Amino acid sequence: MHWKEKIVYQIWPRSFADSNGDGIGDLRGIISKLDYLKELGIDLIWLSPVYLSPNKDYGYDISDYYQINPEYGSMQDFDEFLKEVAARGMEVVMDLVANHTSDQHIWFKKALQEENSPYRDFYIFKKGKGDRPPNNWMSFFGGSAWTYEAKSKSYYMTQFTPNQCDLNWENPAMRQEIYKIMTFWLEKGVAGFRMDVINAISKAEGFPDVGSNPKILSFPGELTLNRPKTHTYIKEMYKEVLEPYSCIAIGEGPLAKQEDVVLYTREDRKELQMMFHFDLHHLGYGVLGKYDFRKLYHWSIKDFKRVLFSWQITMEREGGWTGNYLSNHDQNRQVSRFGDDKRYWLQSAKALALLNLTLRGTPFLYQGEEIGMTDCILEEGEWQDYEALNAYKVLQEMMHLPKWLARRIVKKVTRDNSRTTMQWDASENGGFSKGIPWTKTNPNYKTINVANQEKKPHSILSFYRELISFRKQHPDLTWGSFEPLLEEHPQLIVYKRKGVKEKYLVIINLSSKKIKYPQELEKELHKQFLLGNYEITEPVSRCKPYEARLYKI
Ligand code: TEU
Ligand code: CA
Repeated sequence: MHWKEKIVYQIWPRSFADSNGDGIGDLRGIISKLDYLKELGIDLIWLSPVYLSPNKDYGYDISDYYQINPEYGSMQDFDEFLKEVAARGMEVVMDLVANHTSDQHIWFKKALQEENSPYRDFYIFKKGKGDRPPNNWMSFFGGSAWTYEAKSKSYYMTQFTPNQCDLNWENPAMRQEIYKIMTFWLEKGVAGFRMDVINAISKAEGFPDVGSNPKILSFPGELTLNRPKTHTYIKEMYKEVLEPYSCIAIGEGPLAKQEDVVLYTREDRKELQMMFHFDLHHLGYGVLGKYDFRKLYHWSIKDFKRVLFSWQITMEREGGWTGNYLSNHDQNRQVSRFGDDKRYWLQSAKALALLNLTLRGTPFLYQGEEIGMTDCILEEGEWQDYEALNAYKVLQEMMHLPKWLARRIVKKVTRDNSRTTMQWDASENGGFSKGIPWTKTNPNYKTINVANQEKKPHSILSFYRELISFRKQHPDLTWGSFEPLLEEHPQLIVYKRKGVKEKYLVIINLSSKKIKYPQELEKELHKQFLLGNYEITEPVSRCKPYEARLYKI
């Protein structure tokens, strides 16, 4: 099977399955669920970080790339996990977090100890300007992108939490260390990597201020993202590691534009094989993505369609390739974000499934979406994610919002909401753990859970199984061309997929409105109906809330 045809499932280990009752998901827990994943039709598991980490950013701050976080198990458990995955004909990609390490990493500790240490140059240390940091760059999570070190009176770059220290990709010795790490895991038998913020590894030479006022913190944007040298480094990585190991390389990076993704993923460029984009998730997020939360995600179907269609069309025309996802551990649950998790939970979860599994690109699922898990809205005091806690401060202190508004915003956007524990059954804690879970379990686990949906032919889970198996039997859905229809329609998302053998039509009502299908579709509605989220009854031309249909035409 070609890697582009694979169905990928993201496991965020902390919340997936706890085998020993300490309240934290772990590798043995994952092993116990592999049959479930196999039955779902998964080919590739993307495992969010399981390396040693002080967990300031839940594993995305790595203190040792060669060790498994004991909370998740041992290296033996990991090897067994790989073996069990392989035994079921699946594969694993690890998360490669190579833009930064934890400040607890031995390289960083040595860099702090000794100004002359060669490890100093593994990171980005700079002198400040007077009593200000070296420049006005803002970090992704708000506040300055620089952290002060009193001993040497200098700053080091931290683009995410202040405990995640940006690596200096200019340093060839550092790059070799990253390739060594990659090789270590590839030798163990992992199939490749999901590369965390890989588009941020190169920073503008000279580290210039952004904008005209050096006193105002601003997001550096193109000064740290998708730079020409990012491609140079990835090409080197390709030669050194990716190519010799025929590695699956999935790029992640905020604010990668269509033209960037084409450059990262077009095959002849010899860089990555696919990339995620954030444009759907940034709808209603404010311009810069992160720091104008005040729009509270307000989005319209037309905007959604514009973004979706334009990515599909450009990737096809320019030879780029995306990993398609509607949620992950950084974003809200899709049925809450783009569907209606109250009145039309079942229908809208299925509609979004049908969407993601009929697009051009490689589909990614995030644990729990296959049963329609919803955002679990956590209250102040329950938030654990650094981004949320920091945003709460930044919104009040820097943006001068009143507390109630800051609270309302964080409550809606915090990543904690999609990191609650997996809902396996109706027993305590949703069957996730026999102990006290490290975070909340959504109280709706009593009805929304795997066991409840396993044997029901009309459940969301069954629909996912059907869709996945259909997609895998019909590679035209992966490779075929994308043709948008009814672009101006306010509720419907309609497109054709045309492959060498087969042609398909997808019609999705992304609203709770009942509508009559436009005349252009009348003829098509009598073609061969394949899959949908309602029983089709006469008259076929009436469309129900969140109705989604797949036809062969
Ligand atoms: O995410 C990169 C990223 O862009 C996020 O900061 C994203 O914008 C934000 O989470 C949306 O709320 C990756 C990881 O997926 C994320 O979990 C890490 O926190 C981040 O990198 C730093 O490693
Ligand atoms: Ca555990």
